[in-house]
Amino acid sequence: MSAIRIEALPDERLPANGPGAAYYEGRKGDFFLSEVIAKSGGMPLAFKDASIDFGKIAIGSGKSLGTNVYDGIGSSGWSTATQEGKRHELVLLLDSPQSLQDLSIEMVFERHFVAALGRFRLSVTDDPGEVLARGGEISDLTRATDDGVETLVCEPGGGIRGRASGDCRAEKEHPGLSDDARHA
Ligand SMILES: [Ca+2]
Repeated sequence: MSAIRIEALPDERLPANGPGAAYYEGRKGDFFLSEVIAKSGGMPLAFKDASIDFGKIAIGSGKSLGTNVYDGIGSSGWSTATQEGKRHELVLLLDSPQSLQDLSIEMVFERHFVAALGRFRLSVTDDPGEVLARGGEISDLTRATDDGVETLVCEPGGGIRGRASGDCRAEKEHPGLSDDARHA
């Protein structure tokens, strides 16, 4: 595994069609991803770079950068404010290739109000190149390997508060996104 992609996906069940769950404070449908903590076999994975296809923060003067999600600072993060109802992505490059074994990914959404992603998809690749986020196109990540791309899709669910929760399922896709995923 050389990179992890997090897609923020719209959904009509979310405020302003998502992708975030913010509703009573802040911008409706917004999210604020503060930190991503990935572990393999219980060991934390280091990132060397990150890219996004879009970033804008609704509240405060901070910049919405991909690298904000691994700087250890809760008040910095990635958000796609003003793009409610649209899909966007963040791609994290690992410092060095890692085994997929026992991969765990924790996402922290640190605001004083609900700011979790309401629907998202996680993908990984073993592409040795510099995999970058791309807006609205099939990413390099989906080419992946002959074994396809392992993705985890999370649907809006109850009890979202601070951290994403809901109905998550693992999917195995063959290279190239399915129609459903492409239009998501
Ligand atoms: Ca941060």
